[in-house]
Amino acid sequence: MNNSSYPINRRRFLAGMGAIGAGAIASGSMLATLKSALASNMIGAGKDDVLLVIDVQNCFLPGGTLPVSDGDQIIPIINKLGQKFKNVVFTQDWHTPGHESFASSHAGKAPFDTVEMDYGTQVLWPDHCVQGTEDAKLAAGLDIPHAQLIVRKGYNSAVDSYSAFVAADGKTKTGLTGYMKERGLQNVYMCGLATDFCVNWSAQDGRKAGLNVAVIEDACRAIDLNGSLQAAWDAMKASGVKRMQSSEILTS
Ligand code: VGL
Ligand code: ZN
Repeated sequence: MNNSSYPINRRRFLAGMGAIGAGAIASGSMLATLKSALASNMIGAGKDDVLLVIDVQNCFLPGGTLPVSDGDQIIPIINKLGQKFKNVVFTQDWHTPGHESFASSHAGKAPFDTVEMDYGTQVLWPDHCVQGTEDAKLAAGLDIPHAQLIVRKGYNSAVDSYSAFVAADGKTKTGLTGYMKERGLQNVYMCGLATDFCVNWSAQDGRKAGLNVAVIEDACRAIDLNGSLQAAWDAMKASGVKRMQSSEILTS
């Protein structure tokens, strides 16, 4: 996938199929060629495609400490997507007890207030995804046994990290850019929680790292704090992130 050329190539490929169907009776070998062309065109099948499943953890599901509305509804979709991809990576929000992003660490502050940190404005959250807790575990309903890596983030008590690539200080790297580059994973399809925070920041940082990034909208759910969801889509669009639906992959 490349944000501009991929859809064009795909359209060209499908147009070619139409011409063959209309003008000729396909021979067995032609059919085999078509089948393999289709397979190589399938999103996820490529060796440079990766599904990045962001923060699908108990804390962000109904009943968790920072529940995202309907967060659980994306799990069956993500499991189906997982079957399409050879390469799958998870992220896991992984905070210290008393993390600076928790409202409980700031006297007089409540969840969803903000504070100014060295690195900018920080939304304060309920205590969530504390290392080693049941709340921080990946959702039990995830069923992608061939997933290859879990990237933990937000483990420095003084710095939050929505992004899978770089912490909120803009300096501390998770190592994911190096992993993607070393494995040649150029086309990153993102899904998970929450659209307007960890998915959004990861998508923008993926673009900054020179990767092709698509966000699968219906395989994400948002927190939507003071218009943050629309702002996130605007910022992702401006940075060249492709917005797509799971059906575009599941039916390809
Ligand atoms: C997230 C808020 C705090 C997320 C993580 O995964 O989107 N949001 N920590
Ligand atoms: Zn967090």
